[in-house]
Amino acid sequence: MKEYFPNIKKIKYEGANSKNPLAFHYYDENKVVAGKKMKDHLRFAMAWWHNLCAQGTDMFGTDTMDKSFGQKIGTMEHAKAKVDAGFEFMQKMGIHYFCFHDADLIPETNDINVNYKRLDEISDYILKKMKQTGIKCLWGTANMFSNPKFFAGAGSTSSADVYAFAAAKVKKALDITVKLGGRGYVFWGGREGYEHLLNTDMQLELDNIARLMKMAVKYGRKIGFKGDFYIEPKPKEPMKHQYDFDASTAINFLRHYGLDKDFKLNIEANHATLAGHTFEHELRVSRLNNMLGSIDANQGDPILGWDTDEFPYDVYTATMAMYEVLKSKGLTGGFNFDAKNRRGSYTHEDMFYAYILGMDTYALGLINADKLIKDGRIEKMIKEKYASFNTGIGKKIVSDKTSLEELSKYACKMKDAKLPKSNHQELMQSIVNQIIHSK
Ligand code: XUL
Ligand code: CO
Repeated sequence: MKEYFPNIKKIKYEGANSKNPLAFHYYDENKVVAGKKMKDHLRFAMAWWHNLCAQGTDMFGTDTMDKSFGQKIGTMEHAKAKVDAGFEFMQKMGIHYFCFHDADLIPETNDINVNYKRLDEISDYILKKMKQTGIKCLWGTANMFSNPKFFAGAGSTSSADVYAFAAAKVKKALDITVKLGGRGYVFWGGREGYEHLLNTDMQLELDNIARLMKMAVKYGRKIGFKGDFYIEPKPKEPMKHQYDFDASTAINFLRHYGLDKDFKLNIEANHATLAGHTFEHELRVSRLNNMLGSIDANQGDPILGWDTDEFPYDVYTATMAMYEVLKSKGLTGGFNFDAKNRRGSYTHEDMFYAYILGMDTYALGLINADKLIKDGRIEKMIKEKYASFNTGIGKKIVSDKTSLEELSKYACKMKDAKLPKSNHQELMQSIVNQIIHSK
């Protein structure tokens, strides 16, 4: 069997003091944190598209990386070499899951019948590898944004024929996801949005997206898919305005169309910041609505401001994210590194450095979030902040036992109210720093 990364051995945990760049410094997969092994909390996944397909092209320049894996790109031999290289990569990294778009697995042609056959062939090949290695599928999805026919959307397209092609792609991507035992199925509506309201029938577009999702649920359940469907919110890019703007918008959409029993959200860090939120805000909104399903682990760059899909290195944000995950009692999905090497980090070794960075960052996030919860000071301060609702008129308010008339009488009797308790924001930030940096 050909080795694609001959210079790299299995990446092992060596601890924080190791200077070995090809070792984990914090991610120790069998270490128990908050009652579970790290690998069970974190369920890391490799994103097929960024890791095995993307070669560094950006808006201004062409490839810097070589992902040919010894084959001619655009052939089924190359598709199979990507499977071999991908499984070798995951085994060496100790990554137990992967995520894919249909178009990542095969070179697509203009005939959907050929694409279907190719997907059958490649999924047989992947399944064999999965059985040999124990590696599993986290989620699958259909790419309904790259092909020019989807310029006006997939579920939201103005063409009924294109809509049928979108549906046909979803059907096959679901078939393959179920065949590979995927835990989830993602809808990311990259082109489900509009460039201008003047030429848009928003009502029809929203209704048709929901129709596509309803058909997917019906078909998925029929063929035995027991996992979660996910919407992955993103406010813009490539469209100016995307319908799945953020967690709140997506939850409202799912409830409005009665899809909330079958769907949860796949929250991506860089999409959260594009929407003008923090990552932890989007996770909190999802958690409170019982909708936190899976995470696309990456991060953006505030200076650039677009969807840069960087590997996560911000430990503070990872800590806040893992706090939400622990409070949510885990995810039904996992942590997919929807992240790519920078264009200038073009060697095969860089692929490993990037995943080590991401996995170590989330391991630190997990360790810190557990410490934060066990320390208890932050939660105690929050309880104290809202203590006025535990007794007297406050208790009446939260038990729905009062009225505008009674509250008005109460206020008139007091004449004026004192300021609420201090928010102590700086004190809390200082406590978090102390907890994060204490041994
Ligand atoms: C694009 C993005 C997608 C989805 C899957 O911003 O995040 O790769 O994760 O289609
Ligand atoms: Co994503």
